[in-house]
Amino acid sequence: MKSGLIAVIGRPNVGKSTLLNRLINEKLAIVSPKPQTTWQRLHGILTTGDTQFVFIDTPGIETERTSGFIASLKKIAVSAMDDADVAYTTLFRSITQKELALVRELKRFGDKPRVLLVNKTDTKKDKRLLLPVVKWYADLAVYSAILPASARTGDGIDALLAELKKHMPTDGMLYGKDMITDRYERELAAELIREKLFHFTKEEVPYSSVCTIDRFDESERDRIIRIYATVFVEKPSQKGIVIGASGSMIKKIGTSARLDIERLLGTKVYLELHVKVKEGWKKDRGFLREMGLDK
Ligand SMILES: Nc1nc2c(ncn2[C@@H]2O[C@H](COP(=O)(O)OP(=O)(O)OP(=O)(O)O)[C@@H](O)[C@H]2O)c(=O)[nH]1
Ligand SMILES: [Mg+2]
Repeated sequence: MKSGLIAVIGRPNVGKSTLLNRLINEKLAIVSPKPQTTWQRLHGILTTGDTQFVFIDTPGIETERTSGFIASLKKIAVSAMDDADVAYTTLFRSITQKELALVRELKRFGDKPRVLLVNKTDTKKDKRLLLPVVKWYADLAVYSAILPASARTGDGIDALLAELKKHMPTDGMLYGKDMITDRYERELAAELIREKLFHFTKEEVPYSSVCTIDRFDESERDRIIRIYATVFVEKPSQKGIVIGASGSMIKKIGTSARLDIERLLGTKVYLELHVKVKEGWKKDRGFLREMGLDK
């Protein structure tokens, strides 16, 4: 057996989490059309044949100078680059100054193999449009391979695995062969609730909301798992938005999260959500650490 850690690195919204889910064939990482959805590291483990790939999903990297919360997210992504023994799968779909800045950052992490995935090829009807993008990156001589793919349709994923396989450095396995993630079920459930805030609320609300599981009761696991969770927001007005008129919004969030959690855990779920205001939580380092959002 060979195995290795592969950091999935890239600008916000390029499809890193979608790619991880596609590779593992399970919805582990949360996904949304809004940038900066992912806030934490999550390992997705794929054991196939004689290889164990350990993919690390990471927050999207903002390359401009950042501070506060966004800077913490960047630290989390950088720690994954540091730890990855093998390849950075970086996803780009177009060429901008920001992408160039990210390439410069990647180079700082020594000469580990880097694989570039040009994602979302399904959105480009004319495949010839990809050629200049691939050529531009090839000319930078930063990547050992550049592969087009679509995390959404699965196109190009086999070629990506074949390329990454060449770079797996470790003899033996990093995780048990039946494991698919390093995260506890309760952590995945909290993230799925947060995903719904990204889907159903607007503007600053999803960026001001964080979720904790207060109780995860699996004493009747065969029949039902009971989950009690709290969504913390920063302001009373946001609490009003998350609850909605006569509780309509929190109901929508709860139902949608429950269905995803049931699918993931393979059993019925009872989900109870509470909303609380915790002013300034984004600046409270103790709280951020507790949430795994600061190192
Ligand atoms: N058409 C198309 N859309 C995709 C593809 N991959 C991801 N998306 C969409 O792009 C958006 C962002 O996807 P995510 O997986 O959340 O992106 P991310 O890179 O993890 O984003 P952050 O966590 O915010 O950094 C979502 O709306 C996805 O459905 C793809 O291959 N094709
Ligand atoms: Mg993500």
